[in-house]
Amino acid sequence: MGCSNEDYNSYADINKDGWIVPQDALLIGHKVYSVSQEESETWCLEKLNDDTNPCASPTGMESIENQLANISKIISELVEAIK
Ligand SMILES: [Ca+2]
Repeated sequence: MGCSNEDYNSYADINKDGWIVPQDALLIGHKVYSVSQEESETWCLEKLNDDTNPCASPTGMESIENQLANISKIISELVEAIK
């Protein structure tokens, strides 16, 4: 969902691109697998406290093509991390 959806919540929009998509959950998974527990906890707390709202900015949107490219990249890195 994007900024125009009334259920949009910027805290769930991990990469602050104006869209809440599976990519945001993958970012969390990727982080947790790729760094130490302490570092991932720190990172998660930072995300919980980050009140940046990309919907307040007109430049926060990304094209669907960019979204898919980013998702593809993250999945590849996640697969590498858990091998
Ligand atoms: Ca997002």
